[in-house]
Amino acid sequence: MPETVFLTIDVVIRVKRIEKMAFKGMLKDEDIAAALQHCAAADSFNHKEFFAKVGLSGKSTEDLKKAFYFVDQDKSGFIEEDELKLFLQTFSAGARALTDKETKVFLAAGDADGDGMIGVDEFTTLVKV
Ligand SMILES: [Ca+2]
Repeated sequence: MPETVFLTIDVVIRVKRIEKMAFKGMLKDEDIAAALQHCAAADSFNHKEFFAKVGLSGKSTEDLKKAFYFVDQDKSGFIEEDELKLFLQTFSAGARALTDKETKVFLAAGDADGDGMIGVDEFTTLVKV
């Protein structure tokens, strides 16, 4: 099969996963909309403000672990840089990708052990602190 076919299949699978609207039931639609609106402009994303506005900051560790696995789209157990870049799209499929600068700042804030990825404990700590 030509490589383009595999690429197309990969994109379709990714879009379907995102379309599940993972956070429905955990977060309020209006909070998600307000949090996304707040960082709609490129380079305006601030993870602390976002977690607070979207309503994740006050969630239990159990809920935050669920949230982690929504963002960890390939279920590798880590949020890698490419998944972090698409972080906002796990809240709403139409949201923008983070800029490279935002992604790097976000990763640096969460990556306590410096392995270049965010693990589940690093994620829950990042949201709560
Ligand atoms: Ca991953």
